[in-house]
Amino acid sequence: MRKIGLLVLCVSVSAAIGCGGSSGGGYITGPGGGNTVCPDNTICMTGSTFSPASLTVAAGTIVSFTNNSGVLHHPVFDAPVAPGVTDIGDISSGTVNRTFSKSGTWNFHCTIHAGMAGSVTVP
Ligand SMILES: [Cu+2]
Repeated sequence: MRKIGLLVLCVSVSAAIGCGGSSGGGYITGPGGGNTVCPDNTICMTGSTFSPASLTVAAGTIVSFTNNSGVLHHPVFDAPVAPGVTDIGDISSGTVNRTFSKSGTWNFHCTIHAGMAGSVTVP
């Protein structure tokens, strides 16, 4: 029952913030300038934003932080930090994974770009 509730919540949150039913991701600008979809359970970095800026995942989910923007970012988590989740730090390209096991809304921001912030919520 609890799983079904979470699924319903995730789908409705997805619809509200546009993270997409089948994708779960936001839209990012691809190398050719066209929009591509950020994969499931992934926060993609654009030039100066996280997309999606907020992501809701079930406890124990591995969340990928992907930077294909060509711009250096430095995401760090704000206190209180989710147990076992360490800062991403400098990421010029590629993907870093973090596992979110505890319920809460876990905020993070990029130390390089003012206003570049996001969160992962575990219901
Ligand atoms: Cu940044």
